[in-house]
Amino acid sequence: MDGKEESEWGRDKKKTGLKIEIEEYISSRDVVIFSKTTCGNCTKVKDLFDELNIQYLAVEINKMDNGQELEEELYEYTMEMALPNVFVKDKLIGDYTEVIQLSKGGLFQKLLEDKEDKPKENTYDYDLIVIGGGSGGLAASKEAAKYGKKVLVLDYVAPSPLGTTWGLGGTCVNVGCIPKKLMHQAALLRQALKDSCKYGWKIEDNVQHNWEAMSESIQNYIGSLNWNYRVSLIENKVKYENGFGEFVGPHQIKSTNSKGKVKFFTAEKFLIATGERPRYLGIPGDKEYCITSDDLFSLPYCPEKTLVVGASYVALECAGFLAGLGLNVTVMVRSILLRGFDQQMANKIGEHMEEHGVKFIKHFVPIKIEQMEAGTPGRLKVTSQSADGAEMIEEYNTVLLAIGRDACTRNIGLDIPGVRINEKTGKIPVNDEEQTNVPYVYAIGDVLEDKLELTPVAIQAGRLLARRLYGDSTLKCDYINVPTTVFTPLEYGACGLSEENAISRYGEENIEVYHSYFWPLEWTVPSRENNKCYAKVICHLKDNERVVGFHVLAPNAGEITQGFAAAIKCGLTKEQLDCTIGIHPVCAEIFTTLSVTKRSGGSIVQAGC
Ligand code: FAD
Ligand code: NA7
Repeated sequence: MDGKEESEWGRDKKKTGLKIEIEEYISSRDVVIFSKTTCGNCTKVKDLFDELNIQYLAVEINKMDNGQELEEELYEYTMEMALPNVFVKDKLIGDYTEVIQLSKGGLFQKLLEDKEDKPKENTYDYDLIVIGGGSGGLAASKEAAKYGKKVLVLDYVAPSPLGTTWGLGGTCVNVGCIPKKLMHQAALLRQALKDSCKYGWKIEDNVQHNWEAMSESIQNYIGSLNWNYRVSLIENKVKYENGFGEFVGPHQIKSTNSKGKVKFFTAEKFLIATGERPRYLGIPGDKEYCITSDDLFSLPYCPEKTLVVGASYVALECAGFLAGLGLNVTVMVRSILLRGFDQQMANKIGEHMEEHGVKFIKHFVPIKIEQMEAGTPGRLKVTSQSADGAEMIEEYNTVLLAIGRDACTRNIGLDIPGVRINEKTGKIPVNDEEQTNVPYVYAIGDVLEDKLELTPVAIQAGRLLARRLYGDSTLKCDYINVPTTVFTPLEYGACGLSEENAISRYGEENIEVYHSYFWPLEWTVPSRENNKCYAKVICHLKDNERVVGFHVLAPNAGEITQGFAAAIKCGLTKEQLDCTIGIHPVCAEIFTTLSVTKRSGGSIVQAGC
């Protein structure tokens, strides 16, 4: 990029920013006046609204740091030469002259009272309205707009009970995958610092971690992603409303913004992509004193001694990186680790975490949380109970609940178009084209019943849906053999069936499990433990030893698993794995040399590299 290109790029970016700023002002109130405190006509218009007792937002351009640039952009936006520029319900009324005209005969009141909630016959405002601007909703809306469709996406984040809120992009970018993986990285760096001494680095004895610095850098990066999402909606000509969407008519939704401003929109088709939010225990003190993953990543102080409640992947990943950062961490497990995942792998993760300082309290659940001392962090007293009634009282600085997530489907008026949900779980059942029981309402992502709750799944389903709806594609989202990784911080990558599921589907006699421990070369010099990393493939004997399950516990298991997932999608067999030449010396080469079957009971312990 030469200097000229760079400055044009910078200017475009700035202009987009100004346009976003203008649109945000316009949509924030019913009446918005772009004005200058020094402009006579502006004062007269504001006086008029005061007399009419109509509330308005005055954006005083001459008082703003970027006032001159904003005025130039406003001119391009409205093509009005003079201030004030008055907007009523998002519509440009004009300047002083037009406002005076309209005020005669009470036209303003009429405009403001105008019920936009009467859908116009046979026409809709949009081809598609997407409720939820997360991974799935944003992907679907941009794809639909590429086909020239008129698309509106609504995104609204209800603050957590502790008041945490965030920007556009949904769970993954703000309070899920992205900050989680970055904190995982922070934890890995501590291990790398320890290892580095054996590689000759001289590290000061008391290397310190600063939570605030980590959190701030991560939040800054997330802020840039929020911004990029906003810009990409503009670039793709998708209309965005920062409002809470709910059905008020079969083809009509109401959008309410954080200031209570209400707007109504109609569409031919709807897409529900509202995701999930963390569940609470429903015990005394949980909402007052506990945090969830919604709060953790932007916590402005170090959580210190932490109790993590829950044992699925969100719980273990958070416990893993908190312990990796050097904090005192306990996980309270109601039953088993990582329900739904391969249990041999789950238990290996548990053992590894325990060896790396995480404490596990098994078969207990909290029954009461009390505050002993307020602070950042404060001190909390946690009373827990076991299945047989035994009680335990312990003190922590922070209690992190990771006990599951509830679909955001119960308060969005789904009964109005008649969309059926699973009453128990709140999840939406759909057919293999992501269509609900109401033909013009679709759903994708975490709200779906019996589907994987993963970002790439939501994105793929959203994109393919838009292509089927508006292009000539017939391709459906394939929910089978989706790879995933648990970052605990030793990573666990998986694709396909767990051993338990393979046995129950094909019968134990019809599967062959090949496995081995291995020692990453990088771990040898710093004398890190051997026989902790583990590889296993599950093959279906009656189908040419096709690989039906792939499991690996290793550094960078996510990177390893992604490639093998492509091979599994192509129908990978054990013979093809054996014929594949490995890359030496990397962890993944173990999959090209697996020779010991579980059935044989042969030793898989490694003595060296
Ligand atoms: P979301 O991304 O949740 O988006 C839904 C959006 O809709 C939200 O912004 C919500 O505020 C908004 N909304 C809700 N109701 C309304 C309404 N009525 N009106 C307007 N807007 C509304 N997945 C991975 O693939 N890899 C990972 O490593 C990973 N890590 C995770 C870690 C954590 C801690 C968590 C919690 C999740 C993680 N996930 C991960 C899962 C991933 O984040 C989700 O699967 C993904 O975000 C789902 O996308 P979605 O579009 O269905 O919903
Ligand atoms: P999951 O996968 O629903 O798991 C919830 C975990 O919390 C699981 O270990 C549960 O134990 C445990 N749990 C549930 N209720 C309680 C109570 N009341 N007390 C103690 N422990 C409890 O939730 P996650 O948050 O990990 O992840 C949800 C999705 O979010 C996931 O699919 C990702 O896509 C993102 P159980 O096994 O039921 O005994």
